[in-house]
Amino acid sequence: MLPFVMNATTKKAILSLVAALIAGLGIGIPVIAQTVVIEDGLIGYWSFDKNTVKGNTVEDIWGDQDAEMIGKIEIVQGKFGEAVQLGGGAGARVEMTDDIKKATLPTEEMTVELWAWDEQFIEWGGYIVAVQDNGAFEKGWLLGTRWKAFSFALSSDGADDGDGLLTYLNSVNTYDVGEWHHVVGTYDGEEMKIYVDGKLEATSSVQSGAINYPDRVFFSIGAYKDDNEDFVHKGMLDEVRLYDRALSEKEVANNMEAEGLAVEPAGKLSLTWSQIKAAASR
Ligand SMILES: [Ca+2]
Ligand SMILES: [Ca+2]
Ligand SMILES: [Ca+2]
Repeated sequence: MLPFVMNATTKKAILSLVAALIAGLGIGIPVIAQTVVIEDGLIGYWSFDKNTVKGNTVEDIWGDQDAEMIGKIEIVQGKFGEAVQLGGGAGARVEMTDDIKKATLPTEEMTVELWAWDEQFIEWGGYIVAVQDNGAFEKGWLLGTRWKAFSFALSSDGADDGDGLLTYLNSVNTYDVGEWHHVVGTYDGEEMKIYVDGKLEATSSVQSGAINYPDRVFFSIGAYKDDNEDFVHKGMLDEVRLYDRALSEKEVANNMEAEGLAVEPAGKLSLTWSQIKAAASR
C-alpha cells in the first residue's frame, strides 16, 4: 500500500473542503465560535503564556518586539493561561527596548490594553510605559495606576507647551486589590478614554494630534520607569496588547471576552487541521 503523504497545498485544500462541509452541516466548532482578539491595528501582543517565554525572553506573539525579563520576575497562572508577576523589587521590568529608534510605537492614534492584578496600589504605577515625566518635561504615554485609580497618560503635539504636557486620565471609580481588572486606554487623535472592565470611566479632550515622544524611553511592561523614576508594579499583568488605532467601546468589550488570536500568526495549520478532524468525527 502506498503511503498517503499530504503536502501543504493538499492539506490546505482538504482543510477548506472540510471546513466548508462542516459549515454546511451546521456542526459547531468551539475553537472557532469563541471570541477572539481584534487584529485590525494590532502592533504588539505579549500573552506571557509559558509556551511564549523562553529563558528571560517574552515573545511578542503578534509583532516583533520580544521583551526581556529583568530582575525578579515570575511566570504564574494568570487570567488567560500564564501571566507575569512582579514583586515590587527594585529594578524589575519586562523591557521591549530602551532605544526608541528600535521601538514600534503608535504615532497618531493608539489603544493599550491589559489585565491587571494589583497586590498593592502605588501612586505612580506603570503597567506598560513609554514615557518621560521629569518636572515640566512630559512626553510619551503610559497605562498604570494613581493610587486606587487606573490611569492612562498621554502627551501630544496639540497640547505641547514647549517641552511636552501629559494628561493623566484617571478612572472615576477606585478598585480593590487582589482582583483581575481589564484596563484599556484609547486615543483617536482628539480624545483620550479609559475603560475598566469594559465600562468607559473617563474622557479628556486636552490632547490632540500626533503623540509627542521623547528621544529616549524604557519601553517596558511592569514598571513606571523613566530617567529619574523606577516604580515596579506589585502584582500580575496578563494579555498586554498595543494597537496603532483607537478601539471602539464595542471592540473593547469584545477584547475583554477574547481568548487569544483567531489564527496563530505562525500559521499552525496542523493544529487547526486536527481540531477540525476531531470536530468532524464527532
Ligand atoms: Ca496569558
Ligand atoms: Ca520622571
Ligand atoms: Ca511641559
